[in-house]
Amino acid sequence: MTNAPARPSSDTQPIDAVIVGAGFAGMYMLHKLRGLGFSATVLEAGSGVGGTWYWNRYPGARVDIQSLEYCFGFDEDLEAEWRWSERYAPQPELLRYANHVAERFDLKRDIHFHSRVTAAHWDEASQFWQIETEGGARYRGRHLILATGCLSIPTDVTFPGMETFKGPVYRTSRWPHEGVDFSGMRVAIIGTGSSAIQSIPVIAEQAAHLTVFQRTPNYSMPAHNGPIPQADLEAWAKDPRAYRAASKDTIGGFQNEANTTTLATETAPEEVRAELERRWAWGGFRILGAFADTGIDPAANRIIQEFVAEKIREQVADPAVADLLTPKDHPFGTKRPCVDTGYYATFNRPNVSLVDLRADPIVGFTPAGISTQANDYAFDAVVLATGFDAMTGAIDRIDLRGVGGRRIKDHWAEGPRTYLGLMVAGFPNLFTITGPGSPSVLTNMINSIEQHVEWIADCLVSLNQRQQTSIEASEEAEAAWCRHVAEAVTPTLMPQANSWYMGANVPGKPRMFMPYAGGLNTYTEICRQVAAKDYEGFVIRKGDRVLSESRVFTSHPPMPEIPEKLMPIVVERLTAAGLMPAAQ
Ligand code: N01
Repeated sequence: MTNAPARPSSDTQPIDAVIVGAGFAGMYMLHKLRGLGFSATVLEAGSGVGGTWYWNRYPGARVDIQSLEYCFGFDEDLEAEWRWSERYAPQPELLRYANHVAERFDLKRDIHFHSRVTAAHWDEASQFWQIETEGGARYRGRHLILATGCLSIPTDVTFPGMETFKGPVYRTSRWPHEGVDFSGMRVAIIGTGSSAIQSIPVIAEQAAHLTVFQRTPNYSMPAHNGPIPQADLEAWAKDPRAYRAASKDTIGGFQNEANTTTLATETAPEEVRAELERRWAWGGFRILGAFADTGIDPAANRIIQEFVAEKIREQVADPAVADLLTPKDHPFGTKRPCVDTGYYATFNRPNVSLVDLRADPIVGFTPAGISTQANDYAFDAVVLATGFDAMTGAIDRIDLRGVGGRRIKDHWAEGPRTYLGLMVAGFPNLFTITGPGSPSVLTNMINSIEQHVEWIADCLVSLNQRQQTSIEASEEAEAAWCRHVAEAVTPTLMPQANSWYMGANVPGKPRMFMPYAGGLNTYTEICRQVAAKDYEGFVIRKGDRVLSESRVFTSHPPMPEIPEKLMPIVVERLTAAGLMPAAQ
């Protein structure tokens, strides 16, 4: 371990770990490493902690996993002293929580704000990362830990003539800190993903008129926000450790009553209906886990699609508007579903209108507003809720070079390749928290973050104890992991949607399903086994001397059992993808 000062100022003092990003991942990583005696510095582009909750301040922003589970569990006192005001905390409360954590653990003294990392090069001679920020400050880190977030870089969607528009254009993910007052204004919003679906009902209450420009409708379930359900509160209060452990021991990292055996197609329609109604009434993502076959079998998925379509029709008075709001181009759950408060009912308001961009595309902005092929609209302000360059965007934007000066962008030219979503072959001592190839965005991010941080910390301790200077994923293990990531998702319907999980929302981005769909519980066990086998799949060195070398990845736990009836579909998809030999 080096004896670097806690806060080197723009110098090249060696630091054990340079962490990029002061969201929940970066904050916990810093706390964890400091507690173990490592020197660590966080470089953060923004002026405060909180990551997602620092940047996304749009009206209506709130978490859509219950706050009881979407919070840190690593410190019992922290957990015990914090009380959430609602079932799904709003953004300001989450940001207060992030600041509370930062202050409670005195984190800010090791965080450099306004420090956007632009370059990081692996120096083979010294076995250190050389890191540079936009402001020209330089750092040397034995380890580089990217806690840069999966949804932190907005897509650079622009429209012809946008610069001529006389009013302000806001991006949901770069919302002004002082807020925006839309009172009396004619407002446009472009996009109907989660950010738009949360903000539309709130903006509609304020604006004189809100026009929603929709290209693709999304499925959205009601949050039924309010007080935390008594049963959950009691279960948590009885034994917070057990409650947390139960959350982590799930596919999604939160308690969702996932049913892995009952098939919707083999259940009496009235029972299916009752189950879907029960879950819809509970709210949020609970409906996702209702049956074992809806994520795989198109016929089962259609049952849930029709159920949600009916719910949309119930909420929206105008049948034509309801029809436009009903997704038809992707199976339920294959794009990230949204969780809303009053979204569909908002379209019953006299001051809200919907423009179908499939029928009438945007031609461009004008000084007065937006022109579509058929109409000219006048606006005072425009909101872009057009999404993110997900999972790879923040990493791609760093001039990141590994062994031999190899650029990460070149290594990932055909899609992100990682081992365990944690490390990359040819990039020693580079760790990604919730990186591509890890469960990340398919799960409760905080539980995934805790698992990653703790695994990385254990790894650094192990290296340090043995005076090893570098760890690097082997190419073979990386290839085997990429194959396993593909095996996990291919049986499902998920690759069928043009989702940001697939990189489909960014022109020119390689199409590849980026997160690991095998579940957080399975993934955690895999990572545990890899470490227990003395870091299987990794090459560990002291200087240029190889101390231990493992090139295989054999830690596949048995995949969750798939109901017999679904096996033909699964085999067919795996065979078509070249992941299973064709039957002779
Ligand atoms: O982004 P999105 P988001 N012209 O990519 C449209 C997380 N999140 O910020 O689908 C017109 O989902 C685009 O249309 P289409 C969550 O994981 C979490 O809303 O490409 N429209 C789409 O409708 C979420 O999934 C929370 O046809 C254009 C929209 O913009 C992820 O962040 C809250 C367009 C983008 O939707 C991203 O959500 C918010 C164009 N040129 C977000 N380009 C919570 O935890 C894009 N669109 C609650």
